[in-house]
Amino acid sequence: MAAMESARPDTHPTRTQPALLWDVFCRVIDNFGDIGVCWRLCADLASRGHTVRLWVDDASALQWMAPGALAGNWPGVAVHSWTDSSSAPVLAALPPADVWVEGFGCEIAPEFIAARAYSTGATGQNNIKPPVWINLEYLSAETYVERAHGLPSPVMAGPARGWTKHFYYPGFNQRTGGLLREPDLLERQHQFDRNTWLRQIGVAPQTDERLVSLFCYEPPALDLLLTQLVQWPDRPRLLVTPGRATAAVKAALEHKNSLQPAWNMREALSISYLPTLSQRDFDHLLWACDLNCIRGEDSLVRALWAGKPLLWQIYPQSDAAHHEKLDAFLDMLGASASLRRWHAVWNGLEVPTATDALAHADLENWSQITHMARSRLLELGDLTSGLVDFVLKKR
Ligand code: TRH
Repeated sequence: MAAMESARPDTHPTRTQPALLWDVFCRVIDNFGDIGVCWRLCADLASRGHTVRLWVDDASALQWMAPGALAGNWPGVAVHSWTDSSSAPVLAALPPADVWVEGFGCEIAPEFIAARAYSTGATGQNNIKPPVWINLEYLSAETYVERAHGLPSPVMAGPARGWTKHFYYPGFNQRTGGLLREPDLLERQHQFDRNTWLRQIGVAPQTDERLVSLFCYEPPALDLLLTQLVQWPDRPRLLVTPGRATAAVKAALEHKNSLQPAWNMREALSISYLPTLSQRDFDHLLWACDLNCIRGEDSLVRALWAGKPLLWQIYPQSDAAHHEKLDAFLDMLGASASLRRWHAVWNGLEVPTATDALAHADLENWSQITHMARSRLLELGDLTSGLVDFVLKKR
């Protein structure tokens, strides 16, 4: 990658701040975003010298996202089952944490709260200091985030009555909690050797090939993307992530082949189906590609850090609230007309037409846009540093 850029320096507990004990709570709704973000936060805190207990109701994705974590081989992070967070013997032996982080409004088990609230100190007196209690929210570029970020939410009932939770919103400017960005991210990018890494995942690097990563749900315009890719002058290769993206591509190919068997006859488009990658390797995938199709939230942030052209499939909400969220993101990004149009079509908000091309000129334009947004975002403090500062002020 290019010469090392600078980003705002990150704090480290061993230098300037105390190391804290954190309980992070995560309930997996669907897909991988909840555990993906919670895990990244846990790993980032641990790398800065903090100790973290992650309480999660479905840890299965960690097997591939963070190899070794479930076996207890991740320094500074212990993964606990959600059911243990209401188990009396477990709670009786648990040293009290300095911070509780509720991921995305998942509710901490009442038994866990009660165990802390009714515990007694070494003197036998109930003078327990409450933890700093954070509700970590979803990422959005909408303006309500700036208003809600950091707001207190008093606990009105139950054993923790009188304690206060605080909302912590990730975001894209300094009036929000910022984005997760590990202190060594730029250095890792700088050291990254694309060809070596591609060989490691079984893709032979070719100088005349353009790589496109695909991590998506079922984009309505997948057929359009495939049609456009076969028309690229240099040979495109689609690197498809497992699960929904692979299923969507296979269904689209079946459909295309049945309607127009010659559409990829000259094999202008190559397709590689990938295995699940660790979060670190998922970053590498995005750094290696010339266009990144990503989805949800965490992979969007990682695609921004990759600084390559991106096409985002937003997580759909039943009340269509994601339309405004997508617009706000494109505004933040400074998206051009072609980037906006492709996002509208990719997310099914507008119907594709025969004139929806995806030319190299578009990719160059998208590349500049992501690059500039990345530079602006690197000027902000990262989420973990901001969260630690916030917690220390509230203690
Ligand atoms: O999986 P997602 O669609 O998650 C979604 C969204 O976050 C959505 O907003 C949320 O409400 C919903 O979950 C419940 O996309 P996201 O957020 O990008 O998370 C994917 C995670 O999986 C991310 O941390 C990257 C990781 N990942 C890997 O580590 N390896 C892989 O091979 C792949 C494909 C993903």
